[in-house]
Amino acid sequence: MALDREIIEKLAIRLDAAQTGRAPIGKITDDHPLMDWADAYAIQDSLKTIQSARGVEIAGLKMGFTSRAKMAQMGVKEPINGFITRQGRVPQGGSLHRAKFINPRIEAEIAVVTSAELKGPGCHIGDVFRSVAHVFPALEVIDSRYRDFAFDLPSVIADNTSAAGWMIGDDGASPIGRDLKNIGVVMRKNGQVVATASGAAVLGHPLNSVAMLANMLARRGLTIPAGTLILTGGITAAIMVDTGDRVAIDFQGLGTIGINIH
Ligand code: OOG
Ligand code: MG
Repeated sequence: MALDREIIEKLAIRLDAAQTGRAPIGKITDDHPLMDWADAYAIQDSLKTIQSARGVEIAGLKMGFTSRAKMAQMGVKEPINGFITRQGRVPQGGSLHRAKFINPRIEAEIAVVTSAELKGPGCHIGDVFRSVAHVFPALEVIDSRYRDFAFDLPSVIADNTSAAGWMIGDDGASPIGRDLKNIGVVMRKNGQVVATASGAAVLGHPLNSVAMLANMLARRGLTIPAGTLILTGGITAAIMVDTGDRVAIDFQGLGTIGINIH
């Protein structure tokens, strides 16, 4: 680690203020170029502590940058992880209030809920198949607290991987007997197709993302408890949205979810 505790907490406070005040900041590596991944996750943890103290509840975990489309869009090369909150939940059929965000974007994702603990290192997709009870069609709302989404990996990890909101479909499906890598995904904005992909876009198979999450958490001495909701990462590039837009996403065999921006 390159940063001391006091600086880590100060940076978490700065990111939290940027989020609550919808006032974007410059990326933190501009001021702290030596900051490493351990510092970045420590800032994210500190942000979680600050938000929890305010009554924000943790709803689950997320992976980011698990598809080539997302990595290419943001110019990064490695997956990252963060947390999602109860307050960020948009119920199926619900809408998003544009004014609550700086620069919202929507991502099509596949979500899972685990039924047994998952532990790395060495967690493999076979372990995940045995430990995932349900898969859900999902979307994530991301919103960088950095001006114009201009960040690098340590900065975006510190900013809880741009997490800002999420929706899952009301009906989950068992992953057993379902070819998740060949699930076709079609994303529409205002009726026009804006992106298409299949489940394999996420690390070859969306459940590989869950195995990778368990292995990443193991490096920090953490596991994925039973009953955890996990967003496996954007399947396509994220779509910019504004007031009046509607985004609908079809997940072959899993259903359709949609969100209105007002
Ligand atoms: C970071 C969030 C990445 C995903 O699904 O790839 C992410 C960002 O793009 O701002 O959530
Ligand atoms: Mg995402």
